[in-house]
Amino acid sequence: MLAALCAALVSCGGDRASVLKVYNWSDYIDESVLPEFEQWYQEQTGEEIHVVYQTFDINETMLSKIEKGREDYDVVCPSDYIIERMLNSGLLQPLDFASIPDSVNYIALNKSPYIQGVFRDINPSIDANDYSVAYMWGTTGILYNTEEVTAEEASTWDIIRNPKFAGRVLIKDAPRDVYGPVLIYLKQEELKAGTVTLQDLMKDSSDESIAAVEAYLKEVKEGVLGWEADFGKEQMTKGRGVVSLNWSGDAVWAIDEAAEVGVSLDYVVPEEGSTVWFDGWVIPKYAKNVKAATWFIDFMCRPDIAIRNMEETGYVSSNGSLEVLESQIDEEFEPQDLSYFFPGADSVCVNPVLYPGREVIERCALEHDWGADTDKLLAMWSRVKGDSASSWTFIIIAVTAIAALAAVVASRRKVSRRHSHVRRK
Ligand code: SPD
Repeated sequence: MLAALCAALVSCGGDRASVLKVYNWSDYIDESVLPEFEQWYQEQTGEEIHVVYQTFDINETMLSKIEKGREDYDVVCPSDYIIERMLNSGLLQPLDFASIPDSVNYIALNKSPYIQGVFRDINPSIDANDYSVAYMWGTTGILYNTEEVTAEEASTWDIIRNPKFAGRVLIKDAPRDVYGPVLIYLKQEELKAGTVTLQDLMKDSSDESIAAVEAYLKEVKEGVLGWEADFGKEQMTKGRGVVSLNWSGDAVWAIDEAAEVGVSLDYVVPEEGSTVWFDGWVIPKYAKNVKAATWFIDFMCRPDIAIRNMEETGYVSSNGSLEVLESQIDEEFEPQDLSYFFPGADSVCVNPVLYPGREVIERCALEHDWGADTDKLLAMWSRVKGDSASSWTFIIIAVTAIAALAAVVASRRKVSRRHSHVRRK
């Protein structure tokens, strides 16, 4: 309601300086932190702010709104390869936290050296750390129902086309996040032989590789229950799906929810390798409230806020503070070495789906922007998904046409019976 009022206020030329437009993934925040930000911002700056919060399901929708639509979002949350693309197209403003007092500069206070390093790798020519602050991160893997699927079956990407699970497989409707793992699977012999690296594959937009992934996905499609942006995790908790190519955060959420209703799920990053991804806050070129956007990004890095967002969504904050680590300690899990993320934490009991061990991270790679070749991927994606849509569309049209024809024939018969009845009289 408030968001609608604010949107109306802005569109009528109201005071844009008191509105902050945030565009984030759906199911990716504890929304109760938003009014708290409004209050905190007023305490810190003495100024009023109203957050207008909107969500998207996939990176490409968000990018198109900014790239083509030039929408004036103040702060958005793209993934790594989209940050790279936005940097290359001059769509981002450099971040400047100098005006935020040290005592509340949560970005400086809670930086993870690991995340800083990864963000430097996002774009070889521009340091993404100057334009973005990591929000959540995770891996892409297989979420599976342990009563129907063995750990061995789930340890390979081949599971998504295993006929045993036909009709019960869910695939993320996110072309890059599916392309990467499938290509890794298809090139496993070359990877083992060392003739290609995971990083090479993340940049491979050749026609040959796209065609190979397309052929594979057309096989997979036969057994797909749904191409989903967000509903997959619920389908898994209800036992409708048994295999889901998914992100680790959705997996954590689903595993917890499913346990409440007696459904047992687990998550694994297949042996062949996968992608590790990072979503980060950025301020786009067309933003109108850079000041509030800057404070908002800072607020999201406050440890207690980061913890609440993690608990609500299942995803892992990029915040490397001791407070966040302590909030995740759970003796139910085996100790593992997380010193790559939390310096000094070489034996901590933390959920390995949330924080994967070093050996998992080592078999994962960061996706990279393909520039103009992205169109080739999107075209392939709609061919894969579109084929099934068109066969279903054909069936629906055919059934409707037959039903309409039958109705016409039946009504003609009725009319002619009436006429012959009248003539007989
Ligand atoms: N429901 C929000 C999910 C956001 C996950 N981002 C993953 C991006 C992978 N490229």
